[in-house]
Parts: sequence; structure tokens; C-alpha cells
Amino acid sequence: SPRPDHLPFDENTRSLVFGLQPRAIQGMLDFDFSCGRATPSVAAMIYPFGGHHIQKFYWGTKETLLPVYTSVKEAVQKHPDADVVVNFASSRSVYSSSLEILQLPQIRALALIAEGVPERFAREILHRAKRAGVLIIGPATVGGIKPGCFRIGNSGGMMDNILASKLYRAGSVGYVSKSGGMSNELNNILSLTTNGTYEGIAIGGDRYPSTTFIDHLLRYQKDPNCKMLVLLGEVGGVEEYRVIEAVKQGIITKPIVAWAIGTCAKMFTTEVQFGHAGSMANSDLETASAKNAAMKAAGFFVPDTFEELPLLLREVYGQLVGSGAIEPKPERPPPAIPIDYKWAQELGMVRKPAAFISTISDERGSELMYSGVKISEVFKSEMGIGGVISLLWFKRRLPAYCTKFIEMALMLTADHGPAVSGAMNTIITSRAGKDLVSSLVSGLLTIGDRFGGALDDAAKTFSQAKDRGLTPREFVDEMRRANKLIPGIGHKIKSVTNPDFRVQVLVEHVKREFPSHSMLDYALAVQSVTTAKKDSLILNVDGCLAVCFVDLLRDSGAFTPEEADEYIKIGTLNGIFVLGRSIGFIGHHLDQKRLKAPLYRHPADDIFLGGLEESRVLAKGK
Ligand code: Q5B
Repeated sequence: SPRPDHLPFDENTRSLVFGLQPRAIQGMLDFDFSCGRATPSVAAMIYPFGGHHIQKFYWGTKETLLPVYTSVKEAVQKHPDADVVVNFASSRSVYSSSLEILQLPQIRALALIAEGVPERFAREILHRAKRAGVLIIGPATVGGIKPGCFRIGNSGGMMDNILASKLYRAGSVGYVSKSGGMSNELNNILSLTTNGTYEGIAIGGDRYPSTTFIDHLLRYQKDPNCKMLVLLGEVGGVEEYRVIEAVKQGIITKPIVAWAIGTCAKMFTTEVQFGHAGSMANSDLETASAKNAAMKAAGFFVPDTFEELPLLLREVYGQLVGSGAIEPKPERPPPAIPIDYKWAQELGMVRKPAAFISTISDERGSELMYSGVKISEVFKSEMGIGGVISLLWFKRRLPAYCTKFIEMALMLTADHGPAVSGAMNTIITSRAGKDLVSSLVSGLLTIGDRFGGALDDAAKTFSQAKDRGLTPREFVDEMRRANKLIPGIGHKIKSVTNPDFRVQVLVEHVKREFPSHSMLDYALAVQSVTTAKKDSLILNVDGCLAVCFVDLLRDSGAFTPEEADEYIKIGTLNGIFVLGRSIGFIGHHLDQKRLKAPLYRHPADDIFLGGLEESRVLAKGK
């Protein structure tokens, strides 16, 4: 490595991130950008699952791509400038991934973020790292930050915090703490009382952190740009005493401001285990009060309380400035970092008109809602599929007779044999080897004016005629004069002599259950006129469903007249046939698959090929 051992990070540090951590990486890149780095500090990601791919990040306002490799070995080969790994692997996989990383001499520093790493594994990683000369930070840490140079993962918190604590440029104070949260607090205090953080490391709260206070303070001691040291220790362990020893032996000579957190432990009558795994005193020596007293006795600057720490920092910093050891530099404002849209929205800083409006369902809360009704209530009230349609299509709870009618309509239209045009198309598509959706859609696409899709037009035409006061005969004559077929009238095979039982069932049901059925009565009167002309001109299933639906929309009391007209106009009624017949089309598709039906080719003798000669002559003439 071109850098000396005491300087693991500088403004050219390039790292690899183990694990898919897009938020943390974006945070690192935003930090880099605020520091004015020429290149992002993250070179690539390593993620063993999902294959080699690329992910997109922001670099300032622009976008940049970072590769994702499946092995550390490949990442290291492709990025020879990367010498740091930020390992986000979980406690389960951090051991194996770290051993793999430690076999690659290119890597000089490794941060282990995972919490709950078994102490045996942490110690073995440390043992191997020492042999390989690799600096380890962690486990159970947020990492650390070197202002103006490099940020490990989420260290330093949100970007507004980073900017407020001036971490985009180097100060003169190097600190070591156990906790990531307290590191943030220190960054803040140092920015208010000194010229700021030079480097800060959170060694992690485990009982056996890989590197401890002394390792980092010795690095800071060797670094001429770090002028003042801060040690934020805590109750538990004896690592502070190693620093005391180094000061006593004259190995550490720079001024150290120190505090051990957890002095309140003495107020408890029993042993106290604080938040970190290692923060519990196993002897008097390990108490915060004993450590503070020992550090003070060794010549550290130790306040009487944590609250007095800022004052002391300001005082020691002032002395260093006074003696000329620190020369404060003029401040430069950081470049503006664009704030993520989502975050700005959460803060109420931006607004954007929604591209879509949706008013029927909502899955964002704890429970799915259909038009404001919880899905649990849908089942509790046993509203059935008719009730669900009433919520999702009509955005209201319809009376039971209406939802029952909707269900009846679906059942009646579910299928009408394999010979109808839609089922034929589904069958042919299925036999061509296509999947369920293709076969279904192929059948659905035949639904229209002639087949199954006459409901909306029938509803419109019949209701307009009746509303205009036309007698059934006047209506039929008017349609004939206009050369128009009456939608909802006529059937290919059903007739007066071969009645459609579906229509009969519907008529009987509606006459029995509906509060009024004037539109049905009108349509039946029209049928009397048309069947007098031709046996097959019956009120067909489309027509019957349509007029009954008009009765429902107009007389159920659930819709205003305008709403009733609107539902007819926007094509609601054909939806009933489409939905119902989908059941049959799916059945036909599954049937063909079950039968292993081969590809269908229509017999040529069933197709009259005509007009061919004429077109040949035309082609010649051209
Ligand atoms: N004529 C349904 O035609 C069909 C007339 C008419 C006045 C009419 C035809 C039609 C309107 C659309 C409609 C839904 C194409 C049908 C359905 C679902 C299904 C299907 C299934 C299922 C039948 C013979 C003579 C001619 C015509 C006259 C015919 N329709 N006059 N108004 N509506 N109807 N579609 O039998 O003087 O001899 O020249 O378009 O409601 O799709 O099971 O198959 O569940 O799957 O081929 O039930 O009626 O009759 O065209 O030979 O006409 O009657 O002008 O008079 P056909 P055509 P003329 S239900």
C-alpha cells in the first residue's frame, strides 16, 4: 500500500462494500461528493447471490454505476486500487467472508459492521488480521469517519448531520469511542468547540473489539496532522489502562481529553449491564469512575462530568491554537448535496402532483382495504364475490339482492360450450402450445358487439328508447329504418322454440327479487315484436342481463340517476360477461392441456379459396 500503516484512509481511499447496502453506499458517495473527492470512495460491491450486475447511484446531481461482483477475489482483481472492505455481512456470514477477505494481500483495512458475532470468531478474525497486517474496525460498529477523506458505511449519520458537524473537511482532533451514537455526538461537540474531527473511530461495543483505543490513538500519535486526542471510554473492560500505560511511558505525547461513560453505575445497588455487550464492570478497576480517576492521575484532561467535556475540549484546543500547534484554516462552504426526493417529501420540503389517482383499494396500511372496507370485514360480513365487485366496481356496499344478482350473472355467463367464438379461440390458442394468459386473452379478445359484448349497448339503446317514450314496436321500427341491429336481441342457436334457459332463470329471478323491473318488462315486450318477425330474435343473455342491470342501477336506491347513466356509459356491464366468461375460457384452456390436445389446423376443404385469379390479373396489370 502506498499509505503508511498509521494512515489507513485518505482522500484517495477506494473501498469494496460486502453486502447489498444501497442506502449506506449512497451515504458514502454523498459524503465523498461533499468532501470534493475526485472519485467515489466505493469502487464496487460484493454480493455472492444473484449474479454479476450493476447498480445505479447518485454522484452529486448526476448518476453513476457501480458493479456488483459475486466474489471478493474478482472485485479485488478488477479494482486494484481498492484496499479497504466495509463488510456488512450478517453475524452468520461475517466470519467466512472476513477470512476470505484476509487472504487477499491487497486489502489493508476491514470494517465489520455486524452485531452479535460470536467472540470466538471475532478473536480468530483478529488473530488472522494481525498476521496479515490488516487493520480491523469492529465488529458491532458503525465504523468511523475521516473528514474530507473517507466515511465507513453509515458513520456520521444523515447528510445534514455531516454538514452541520463540518465533516466534509478535516479538523485537528482524532477520537476513539466505543459507540457509533456517541461518535456522532462527539463530531457535533468537536465542531462547536474545536476546528473539528480529524478522524473518528467507533471500535464497537463488544467485549473483544478487534482494535481498541490504543491501536487508533497510536496511529493518531504518529500522524503529524492530528494534533489533539480524545478518548471516549466506558464502563467495562480495561482498554483505557493500556492508553494510560502508553502515556506514562511517553509513547503517547499529544494532549488527550478523556471521559469514561457510565459513572452513574455506582448509583445502582446491583451490577449494571449497559447497552453494549462489553459495558459491564467485572471489577472495581473496570468502573467508569476508577478509569476517570486513573486517566486524570496520568495527566489526561478529564472533566468532572460529561457535561463539562465541551468546555474542557474548548480549553485544550485554545491552548493548542495559542501555542501555534494548530493553525485554524479558513472555512469553505461544502458543495450543496441534493437531498433525496423521498426524504425531502418526508420532511415536507417538496410536493409533486401524483401521476395517478386511485380510489378503490389501499394496501399501504396494516390491512388491505376494498373501498374503505377492511378485508377482514369482507369475510366477516360474508359479502361474497358479489359484495367484492360492489366495492371494487361501484365503490359502495350494494343491497344483498344486488350482490346476489351479480353472482348469478357471473355463474350464468361462466360458459356456453366450446363452440362459441371466444371458447374456440381459447382452445385453438391453447392447442398452439400457448400459456394460460395467452389462451384466455385470445378468447377474451373475441368479446364484442356480436358476441358477449352487447350488454352496454343494449342497456343504452333500450333505456334511451323507453325514456323517450317509444313503444316497443316504434323502437323496433326505428332501429330497422336506421338499418341497425338491436343489441341484446337475437341468437345463433337459441329461439322461441329452443329457449335459452339462462334467460328464463334470470327473468324469473328478477321478477321475484327486484323491487321493480320496468326495463326488463320493456325488453320482453320488444322481444314479442322481434320474435313475431323471426323465431331467433329473442332477448338474448346479453340483452337480458343488460336490462336487468339498468333496473338495478336505477331502482336499488344505491345510485343517483346520473351515476346509473355513468356506469352504463363507461362500459361496466360488459365487464360482467368478461369476468364470468373468463371462468369458462380458463376451464377450456386447462381442459385442452389435460387432454394433451395437439396443434389444430383447420381442414382446407372447409375453407373456400376464392377471388385468387382476379388478384393475379391485377398483379400482372401492375
Ligand atoms: N336480425 C347474435 O345473428 C346475432 C337482429 C336482427 C334486429 C337484431 C345477431 C346480433 C345483436 C348483438 C347481440 C349477443 C349475431 C348475442 C352472445 C353470448 C352467447 C353466444 C352463444 C354465449 C345472431 C338474421 C335476420 C336478419 C337480421 C335479423 C338479427 N339480429 N334484427 N336486431 N339484433 N344480435 N349479441 O343468428 O331480414 O333476414 O335479413 O348481431 O345481441 O353472444 O351462445 O353463441 O353465451 O356465448 O346470425 O349466448 O342476432 O342472424 O345475422 O343471420 O340475421 O335477423 O337482420 O334479417 P344470426 P343473422 P333478414 S348472445
